[in-house]
Parts: sequence; structure tokens; C-alpha cells
Amino acid sequence: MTQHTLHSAPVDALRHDWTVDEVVALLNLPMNDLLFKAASLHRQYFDPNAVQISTLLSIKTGSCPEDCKYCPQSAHYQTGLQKEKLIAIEKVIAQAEAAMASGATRFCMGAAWRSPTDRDMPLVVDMVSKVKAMGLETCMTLGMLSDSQAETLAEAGLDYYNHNLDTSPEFYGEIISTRTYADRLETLQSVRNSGMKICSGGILGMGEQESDRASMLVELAKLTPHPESVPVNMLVKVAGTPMEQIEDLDPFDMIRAIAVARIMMPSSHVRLSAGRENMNDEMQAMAFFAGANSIFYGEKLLTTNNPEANTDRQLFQRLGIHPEGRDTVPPVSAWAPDNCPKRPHQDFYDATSKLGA
Ligand code: SAM
Ligand code: DTB
Ligand code: SF4
Repeated sequence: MTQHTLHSAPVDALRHDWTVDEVVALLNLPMNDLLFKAASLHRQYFDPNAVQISTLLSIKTGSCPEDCKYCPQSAHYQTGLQKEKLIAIEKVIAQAEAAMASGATRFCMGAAWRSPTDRDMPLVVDMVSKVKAMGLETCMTLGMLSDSQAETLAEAGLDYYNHNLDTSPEFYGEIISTRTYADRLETLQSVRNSGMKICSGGILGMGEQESDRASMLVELAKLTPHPESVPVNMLVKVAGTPMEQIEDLDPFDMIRAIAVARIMMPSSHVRLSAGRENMNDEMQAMAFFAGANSIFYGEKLLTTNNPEANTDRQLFQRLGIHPEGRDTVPPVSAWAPDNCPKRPHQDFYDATSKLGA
């Protein structure tokens, strides 16, 4: 039987020419129709009960020159954040070991930079190669990259580069003034050219219109191929940022956006990303049904809180979800209960019982 990799779906089935009107129409489907459509597609491309788990580490914190209005790390706002220079490799390794022991398969390192300097590059390259050598997938988010920086990271073994579009091109100017939408697209092109996988998504709940959500998804789906990973963040409102008091997002709008991302980019991982501390278990379960199949796992995102690993393990167990394995999935036809392949997830649940859950 042919083995299919996660991204071996027939390419001609994937569209890059969605219009905003079409996407608005999807966002407005009756919820049950939308969920049915998204969940049906989800299981054509993925095991619907597997969720990829990534752990984040901030390798350089705060004092960022950019003015992203949502971000606690921008030097433009007083958020009382404990700042930290680029951390030592030993700390990175220790955190990566802890993430691996608790069941993460990907380790994502983030820096509050506009872009890395030439002086930073050898240090981050060392981090990539050492974390990779431990057997973890690697991801970094360091700001804008030049072609040559992207090539250097790819050569070091970096699997994914995260660089978000954040919102629609129309709403973007309300959120960030220090770099343009075109700058972001250019970095994504450099990442694509280097052969690394792209992780790109955005944030909901920043006061955008429904048409902005649609337009952001259109821009993400225009990328050819689609980003392998699409993080959908719900704004974490941090005191001291200009978005501190913004109105709450309707949780169903978050679910709708996830479902529509799943429909538009069916072979991509869609990550239920920041904001899970403010989502109840039922909302997260609905997000997984709508097609989210990746999370950040571990008690910290970059600077803000994320659910405790133990809480997530219990949620997975209650929902019958297992952490996704690393490489390939069998063909969809093999996902019958009797021959459903066992994932290397026993350690993950064992960790739950060791913690006395
Ligand atoms: N400095 C780099 C950059 O912006 O490209 C990398 C790190 S930056 C923190 C990565 C992403 O985190 C941002 O693009 C944004 O989408 C997300 N993010 C930052 N603050 C957030 C918040 N308060 N709530 C939700 N997502 C947030
Ligand atoms: C992404 O889309 N979300 C992550 C990751 N990429 C780097 C970051 C979320 C940050 C939330 C705010 C914080 O913890 O500082
Ligand atoms: Fe800096 Fe990234 Fe935060 Fe923007 S999102 S202020 S670039 S750390």
C-alpha cells in the first residue's frame, strides 16, 4: 500500500484563488453546515484524532523596536515585561529536553527582533543544529529574513520558519507601522526559496471586521504552496499594550475562522495557537472538530501563559485525541478503528499519571 506523507494530497485539489466574497460566504454558513464541511475535509487529509504538539521558548525577550499594537514585547509600550538578551545555548537545550520529555515533537524558538543581525546568526544556527540533533523538529520566529539568512537557517537544519501575516492587508496599517505587509510577504518568499516549511497565520480579536478575517485567509491561501502550518491566534490582551481594552472576540467567530482555514488549506496544519487560556474545554473541542490539529503545549507561550501541560494531557485523554507522530501518516483508507496505527504517544499519557492526574 502506498504511504502518503502528510502533504502528499493531490496538489490540483488545492486552491489559491479564493475571493473575499466566497470566504465571507463560508464564514456565514450555518454553523452546523460549516463544521460538517470542515470536519469532512479534515478527515480526508489527516487523522482527525491526532494533534501535533509544539513547545515555544522565548530566546530573546522584550525591547523590540517594532510597534505591533498587540505585542507585550514592543519597546513602544510599558507592559512591565522582564526583558532578556539572547539566552545561552545551555538554557535552550535544557528547555528542549524538558519539552521532549513531556511529549512535544516540535520546538519553536522566538526572538523579539525586527530581524536577526549578522552577530546573532551563528548563535541561532547553533541552537537549531543542537535542538535538531536531539530528534526534535525545529521552528524559529526571528522577524524578517534576507534570502541569505533563510538559506543559512535551512542549511543548519531548521524545519519551519514562523512569520505571520497577522491580519488583512486592509487592516494591517491599524496594527503595525514599522514594517509593511509587503515586507512580510518578501520574508515568506525567502523562506520558501530556502526550502524550509512555512508557518504563517494571524491574530483574531484585534477589532477587525469579518471581511478582514476573510481577506487574511485569502492572502494565506494565495501562498503557493500553502503554508504547511497556519497558526490562528486569539489575541492575548496584555496590560500596557494599546489592545488591552479591546472587545472580546465571539468564540464562535474563532471557530468559524478555523473551520474556513481548514476548508481553504485542507492539507495544512491549522494551529489553535495563542489564547487558549481564555478558551474553555468545550470551545477547544469544537476547534479540533472544526479542523485545528496543532497546539502550543507547555505552560508558557513566549511571554504569556498557556494551559499547563497536564491540563492539555487530560483534555486530550477526555477527547480521545493523541499527539501526532513525526513523519508520515498512512493513507486515509487505513484509518479504520481496527488498523488505526498506534502513535508513539504512550509516554505522553504516562506523564499524566506520573503527575497524579
Ligand atoms: N518578532 C518576530 C516577529 O514578529 O516576526 C517573532 C516573534 S512575534 C511575538 C510572533 C507572533 O506572535 C506575532 O506575529 C503575532 O502573530 C504573535 N503574537 C504576539 N503577541 C501576541 C498576542 N498578544 N496575542 C496573540 N498573538 C500574539
Ligand atoms: C504564533 O503565531 N503564535 C506564537 C508563535 N507564533 C511564535 C506566539 C504567540 C505569542 C503570544 C504572546 C506572548 O506570549 O508573548
Ligand atoms: Fe517585535 Fe515580533 Fe512583538 Fe512585533 S510581534 S513587537 S516584531 S516581537
